[in-house]
Amino acid sequence: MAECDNLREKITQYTPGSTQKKSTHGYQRVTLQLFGFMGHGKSSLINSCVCVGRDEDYQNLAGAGPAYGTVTIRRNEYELTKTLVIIDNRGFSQPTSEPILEVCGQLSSLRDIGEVKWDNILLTETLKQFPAKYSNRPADYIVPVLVYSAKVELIKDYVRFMEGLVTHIFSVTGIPPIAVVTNCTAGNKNEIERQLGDLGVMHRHFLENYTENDHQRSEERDKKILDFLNTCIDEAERGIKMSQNQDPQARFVTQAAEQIKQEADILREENKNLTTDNTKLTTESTKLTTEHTKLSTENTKLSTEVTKLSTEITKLSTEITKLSTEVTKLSTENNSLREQLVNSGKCTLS
Ligand SMILES: Nc1nc2c(ncn2[C@@H]2O[C@H](COP(=O)(O)OP(=O)(O)OP(=O)(O)O)[C@@H](O)[C@H]2O)c(=O)[nH]1
Ligand SMILES: [Mg+2]
Repeated sequence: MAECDNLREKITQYTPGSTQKKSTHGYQRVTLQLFGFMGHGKSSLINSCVCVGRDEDYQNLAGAGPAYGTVTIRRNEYELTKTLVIIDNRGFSQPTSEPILEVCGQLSSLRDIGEVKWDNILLTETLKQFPAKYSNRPADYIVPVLVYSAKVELIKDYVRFMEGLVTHIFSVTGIPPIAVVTNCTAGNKNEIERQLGDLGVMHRHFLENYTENDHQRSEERDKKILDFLNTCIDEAERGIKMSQNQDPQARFVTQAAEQIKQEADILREENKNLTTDNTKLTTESTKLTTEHTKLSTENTKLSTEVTKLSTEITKLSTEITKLSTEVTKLSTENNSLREQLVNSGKCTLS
């Protein structure tokens, strides 16, 4: 118990930069920014950190869902202490580049607390936030925290996505994300541990969250949560130390410039692809128009031929009618002549 108490004490007493000699860093809070796929246990991790960090009864403060699926769609802050804050997030649904850059925007203080959207590159939002945050930057040192459930196998597509995620986060914040693997008693723990290590994720915490159905506190589980929070504090201190010769305002500008560059690069690439598609479609369209003109000329020719033929047919059919009337007439005349001959006895019927 003493070990948990000591760890908790370190958390409750913590203020940013408290381990540094210099106190000119300008950060007033450390915020742990969670992110990860939907249903992997982000909100449950917040509930666990709040009850263990404050040593209170479990409550579903962050609105953890009853089962897997999208529940949280907003970023909300939860105070562990006045100087240590944890922020929930919307879960990723697709392993694409949009959510990666959105997370980087959040980590660069270029997004407000509130509703999160993943489906577009929000360069206009970044450009809107930049001047506002430049003159009124939140004095937060942000630590990226990746939440992954051991229940879900890290398949190829996810690994590629995670590579992009970790690389971008590193280039924006200067630190790799801290991983929390939830549901650690399910799935292939060793394989996920190896894969995260290969991705350059140095800190990997495997734990079982406290949940609605399972919140009987135990020292062992408490300690894992407290260890994770202490790693976050240590990483924040390491990051603050690394950036101590850099003015936080200058760091914000560097991060914002990197964010704007990355978002603009993707939009430029999308634009290039659209232009290529557009050129292809125009070529196809020209081809189709030429084909159409050809077919339409052929069609006019054929239609003239058909009209000619049909006039011929009408003529022929009139001729045939005439001829058949003649034939009928001749056959009637023939019959009457034969009758006359028979009647006159000049001829007998054969
Ligand atoms: N057994 C077990 N269940 C967990 C754990 N973490 C979360 N769960 C369960 O998984 C489900 C989803 O958990 P949430 O915390 O809502 O997941 P989330 O990442 O916040 O989900 P979104 O808000 O939809 O992105 C809930 O039913 C939790 O009870 C864990 O470590 N172990
Ligand atoms: Mg949630």
